[in-house]
Amino acid sequence: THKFWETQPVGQFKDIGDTSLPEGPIEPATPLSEVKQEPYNLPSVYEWTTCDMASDDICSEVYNLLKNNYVEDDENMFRFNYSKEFLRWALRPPGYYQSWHIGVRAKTNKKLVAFISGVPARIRVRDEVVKMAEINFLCVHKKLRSKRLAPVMIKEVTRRVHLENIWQAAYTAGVVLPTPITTCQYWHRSLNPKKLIDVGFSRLGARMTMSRTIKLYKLPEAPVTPGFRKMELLDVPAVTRLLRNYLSQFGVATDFDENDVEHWLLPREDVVDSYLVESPETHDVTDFCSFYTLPSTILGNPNYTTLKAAYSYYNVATQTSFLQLMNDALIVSKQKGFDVFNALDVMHNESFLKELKFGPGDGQLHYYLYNYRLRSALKPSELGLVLL
Ligand code: NHW
Ligand code: EN5
Repeated sequence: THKFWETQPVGQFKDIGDTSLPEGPIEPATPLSEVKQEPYNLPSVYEWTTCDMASDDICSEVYNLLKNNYVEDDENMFRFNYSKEFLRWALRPPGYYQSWHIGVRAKTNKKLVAFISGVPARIRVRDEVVKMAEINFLCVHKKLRSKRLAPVMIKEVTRRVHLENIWQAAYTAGVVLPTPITTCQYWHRSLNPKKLIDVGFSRLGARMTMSRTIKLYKLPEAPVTPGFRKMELLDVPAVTRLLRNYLSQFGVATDFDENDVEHWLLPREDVVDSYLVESPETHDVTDFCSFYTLPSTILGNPNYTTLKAAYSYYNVATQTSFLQLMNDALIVSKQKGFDVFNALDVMHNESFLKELKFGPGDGQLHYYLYNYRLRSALKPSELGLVLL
């Protein structure tokens, strides 16, 4: 039933619950001289291309492929529309490899018809920090689906990751594959309920009127926590300490150093927003919250074209309550014009979701590791990793 995934070094469904299997790599690393030196074969009408995301033209080609062919919800009402600036940010972190930005073109007209990417990351699993690739943006043009192109692309990105002497990967998907390390629930907090209802993203609750609904989701004009402000470059060391300390409690978590924090968390307009609480007395950074910008195209609505969504990223509360911190995040995201604030039930997010009027969505997100077995699945609250 999974002709491709059955051949790969991933946890298999038949092994679930088998505690005799050891935790760690499923296959050993091999000498680089034993890694296949030539790309995998594509059907003869296609060719591989390495995408230089620094080039405006190539970045636009990737952007347009994803804009028209990437992930949709189960009723095909919305499609992710990652911006060009977002894609550049996501694909060019510290130590990135251009060779991991892989396109497929039609030989006849050179049109970009498929894409897959990886970026390097250090991910801690229990006590071990493992160098991994984070794989994302796998996309095959709608007209070329179900031709088994995806397995060839996955094998090719694997080969190019191996060439850098990296043997593990992390990825997420909305579909079930062999086998999730955890399954997370999407939660949504309405900021602009009228628009969300008009476009079919949410429904008017039973015995609710539009004006009662608008009142229900109303937020204060400005954040309420004293010392709440935007993160700046100078804050990188303090934010790194706060985040490293927080993430150390999760079974699987990203291992951020200062360079990573500068790249992934320093605010970039319309890409990522980060706020912190600086104690008015001690000037210590005590709390932190962040979210990234990922709009979705609204498919076939006469009145609206885009849904502006903020996605919860990394949050740490030590002095402020999680509730108040994330309420301030909702307030600033509302001021910035987002229609909805989305979050997964990872880390300590459960502690604020219900009280801040998030509701469960119809989507789930499954997390996976490649070539690394966990003895048992995690709870979402044991996961300290957010992929874009
Ligand atoms: S998840 C988003 C994936 N993209 C989309 O959903 C966009 C819309 N859909 C498409 O473009 C975030 C196509 O439907 C895609 C599949 C391209 C998804 N992950 O070519 P075939 C990511 O980007 C398996 C993994 O005929 P298709 C994460 C499927 O189970 N596998 O299908 C990416 C089947 O295998 P099976 C997926 O519909 C992680 C085979 O593909 C998958 O034309 C990648 C069918 O292929 C998915 N999302 O194209 C893995 N969807 O065994 C990285 C389907 O069941 C692994 N499949 O027969 C690590 C690599 C690095 C290792 C380094 C050491
Ligand atoms: C990860 N890097 O299904 C890439 N989104 O719930 C792969 N539903 O937006 C990830 N169907 O529930 C792929 N509204 C997985 C996600 C794919 C996209 C997806 C879901 C997540 C989503 C919305 C819209 C549903 C439209 C019809 C949804 C309900 C909101 C409501 C607000 C008020 C309180 C109750 C909930």
